[in-house]
Amino acid sequence: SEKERTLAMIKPDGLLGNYTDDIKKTIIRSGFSIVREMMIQLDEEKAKLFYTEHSAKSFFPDLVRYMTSGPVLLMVLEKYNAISDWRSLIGPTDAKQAKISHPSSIRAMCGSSTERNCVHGSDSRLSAAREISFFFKDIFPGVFIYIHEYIYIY
Ligand code: YYY
Ligand code: MG
Repeated sequence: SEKERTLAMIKPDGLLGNYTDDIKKTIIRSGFSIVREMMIQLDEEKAKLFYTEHSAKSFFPDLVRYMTSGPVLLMVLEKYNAISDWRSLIGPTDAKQAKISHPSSIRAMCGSSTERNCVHGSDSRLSAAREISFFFKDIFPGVFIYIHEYIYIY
C-alpha cells in the first residue's frame, strides 16, 4: 500500500453533537495525520455540486437541506491506505445499521440515520482527488476540470 490522502468531513449533526474531539482522537489513534482542516458553511450550490452523483436520487433534496443546515468541518487525512481505512473506520452509510453491525465505528458513535450519519469519507482515489481539490484548491498538483458530473484530470 502507498501513502494516500482522503477527504473527511464532520457533517452538521457531528458538529452540533460535540463529537469533534472524539472523532479527532479516533483519527489520530488510527494513525492518520490531519494535513489540513477547514470549517465552512456549505451553500446550496456547493452542496449540490459536492453530491452531484446523487442528484437524481429521491433523497437528494433532503440531503442538500441537511448538509446546508449548519457548518461542516473538512479534514484532509493522510496515511498508508487512507481512503479505504477511513471508510472502514466510519462504518456503513446507515448509522442505525452501523450501531448493530459496526458498533465501534464513528457513524455508530455519532450518527442517527442514513441521512444524519455525521461523517463523510471519499470512496475511491478518484473521489478523494475530486473532493480534496473541490475544497482545497491548492493541494493537488494537476488541473481538475468539471464538465457536468464528469471530471477530467490532466
Ligand atoms: O458514501 P456514503 O456517504 O456512505 O453514502 P452514499 O451512498 O455515497 O450517499 C451519500 C450521502 O447521501 C449519505 O452519506 C447520506 C445520504 N443518503 C441518504 O440520505 N439516503 C440514502 N438512501 C442514501 C444516502
Ligand atoms: Mg459516497
